[in-house]
Amino acid sequence: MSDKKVRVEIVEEVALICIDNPPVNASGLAVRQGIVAALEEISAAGSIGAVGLYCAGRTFIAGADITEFGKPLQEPGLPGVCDTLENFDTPIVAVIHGTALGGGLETAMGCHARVALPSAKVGLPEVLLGILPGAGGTQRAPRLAGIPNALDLILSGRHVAAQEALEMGVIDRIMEGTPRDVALAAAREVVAGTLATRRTGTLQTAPDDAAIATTLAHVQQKHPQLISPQKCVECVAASTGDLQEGLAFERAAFMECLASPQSKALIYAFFGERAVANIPEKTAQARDIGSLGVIGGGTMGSGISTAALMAGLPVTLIEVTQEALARGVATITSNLEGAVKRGKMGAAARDAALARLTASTEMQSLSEVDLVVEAVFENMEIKKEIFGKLDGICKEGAVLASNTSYLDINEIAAMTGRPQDVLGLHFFSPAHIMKLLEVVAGENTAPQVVATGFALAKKLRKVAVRAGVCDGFIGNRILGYYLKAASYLVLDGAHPDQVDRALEGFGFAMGPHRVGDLAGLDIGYMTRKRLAATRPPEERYSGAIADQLSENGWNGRKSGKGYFVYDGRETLENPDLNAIIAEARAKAGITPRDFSVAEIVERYMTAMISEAARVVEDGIALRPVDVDVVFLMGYGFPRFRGGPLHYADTIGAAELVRRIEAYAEEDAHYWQVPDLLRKMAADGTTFADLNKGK
Ligand code: TC6
Repeated sequence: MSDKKVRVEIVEEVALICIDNPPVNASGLAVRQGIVAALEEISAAGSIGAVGLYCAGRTFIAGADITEFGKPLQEPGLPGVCDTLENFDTPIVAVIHGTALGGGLETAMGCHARVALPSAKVGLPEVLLGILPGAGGTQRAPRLAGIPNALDLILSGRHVAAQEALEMGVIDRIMEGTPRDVALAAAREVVAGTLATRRTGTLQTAPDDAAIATTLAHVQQKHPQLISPQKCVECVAASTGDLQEGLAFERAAFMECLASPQSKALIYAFFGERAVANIPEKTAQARDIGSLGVIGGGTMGSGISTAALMAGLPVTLIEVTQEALARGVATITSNLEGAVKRGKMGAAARDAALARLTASTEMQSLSEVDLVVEAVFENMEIKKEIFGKLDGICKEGAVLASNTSYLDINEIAAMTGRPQDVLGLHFFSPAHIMKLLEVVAGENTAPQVVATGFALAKKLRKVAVRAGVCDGFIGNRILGYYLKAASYLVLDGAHPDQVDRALEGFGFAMGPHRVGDLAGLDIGYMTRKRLAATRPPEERYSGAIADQLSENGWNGRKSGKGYFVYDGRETLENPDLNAIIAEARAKAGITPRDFSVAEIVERYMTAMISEAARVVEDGIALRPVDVDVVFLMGYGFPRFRGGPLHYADTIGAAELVRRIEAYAEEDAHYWQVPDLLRKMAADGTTFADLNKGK
């Protein structure tokens, strides 16, 4: 077999172009050059009636080669290749299998007809990378599918199944067979005149000013900070006129998006989610996980069970009483019902998932499971007792995991005679929806067991990030630190609502006080009590206001009142909050002062970055990107800012050191410059450099 990335095969009166660029046939330079060369070869061959263009491997072209973004463009560019395909004299039919995404679908739309295998999907996900379909996609999609469908495709970035794509007009036919066989058959149909072809660019987009205006208003309201969604709408609006003018407009908008920090952050996030799989244990053989045991039927245990059942695993759920067990089963049933409602599974799949669930009050029922996740109350003594019991019950080689969010895995593992089989699997709530899993490796955890944690995450369609042992691992350790910064801001004069709005303006979906109310203020209260004995005397206490709220029974949303008051869907001011704040300030002898929005964001982000730097420095996170992925996927960090340490690089280590030193004049215990940051400021290293192992 030739090692060319694009091959031509002539079969009687038709030519086949095969693109073969593993793993996902991204249209990098060699593919683009190959397509142009293939067309020249076909022209030179003469007497070809039609061309079938298809891909080898698991998918049609999954997009432009994202690794080329940011480097100087090497001709031919993808827009030019799409134009060349469209202007080619002989009709070309694209045959889609797997996923035709971004530049892949744009290439197909540059062809004269599109056929898809029944399982194929198409999409224009560029907006998720902060860019737009810049190879004619914003001009050709509306010509084929109309403005409303094009806006849907381009702004959602969703993967659309073949049948829906056919109904939209994006593809022309669904055919069964291998990509090559379908390409041959489709090209022969083109020659026979039974499959119609046309140049997409010659079609006219029907104007739809109402759809454009509504969508523009919607994106401006929903994503006020994002550049690319608005540009996408403007480009689609420009598709009603001359093709060349529309393409030029699209090009300029694409270049503007590509140059923005937002697209750099979003592309970094895309690769980051994959880079975190690169762990020291990646060559270790993961153990086979064919069944799961879950101890605890509360919110976490039920969520974890739901995730495993949805992934096809049998689950044995353990609770202490029949009542608690029944509550757990009811939560799982309702979670699955929700998944059906959200279109994640059908009714038959739901029934099959429930049939895989065994509920028991006997720990002994876990004797044959491959992996146990303990998800009981966050109490070290209870956890230790459970692991002691598991050691006596579970079969040899079973993986024993704790879903603790803070506690010491080594101490838990020491309760067993098999610490090599013990690890932390920190799920995020709701565990059947949140895609993040912190895999916590203890000092004795075997490499195969860490690898098994990663393999389980993959099975559950989650992104695993490796973390070391410390209080709170990566995410909650950093969270615990910067929430203090938010509390200090309020003690010193800011209002919780002002802090939240400032951070929501930065891009967080919710500010820390609204999140606290949602999660339940009792969680933080209990953590503060747990850590009270270890708090250094020189630490300024940050919990006075939150403590008072909890002590009044105001634990947030679930009690109808916390930092805010909750009335149905409405969030209102808590009329008692100002008095509680005033009392806490008076007790601490604080004269409140004003904070600007910029200062709130600066202090909060500097706190987050400094603890994140320490987490990297301590080896709790393998690299800065691991911290970033945890925050993007588990803590609502605005994706268009790439994560705390990607964002930190936009500020620079020297400026961060300067800020921390200035704040330290007020509170030298809380604000300390991490050694890593000081070193980076001195030698000019960035977190991006550390990600590259520099
Ligand atoms: C665009 O097209 C713009 C056009 C306008 C131009 C003017 N480039 O995700 P996986 C790598 S923008 C380079 O694990 P899956 C990926 O990093 C693009 N590399 O596989 C990974 O590498 P690793 C629009 C890419 O089966 C490997 O391939 N398109 C690209 O779970 C396997 O990937 C998109 O946004 C790429 N485009 O999912 C689609 N894509 O093994 C992005 C993947 O070294 N891609 N890689 O870690 C996807 O959504 C998924 O990869 C998938 C396959 C659904 C295609």
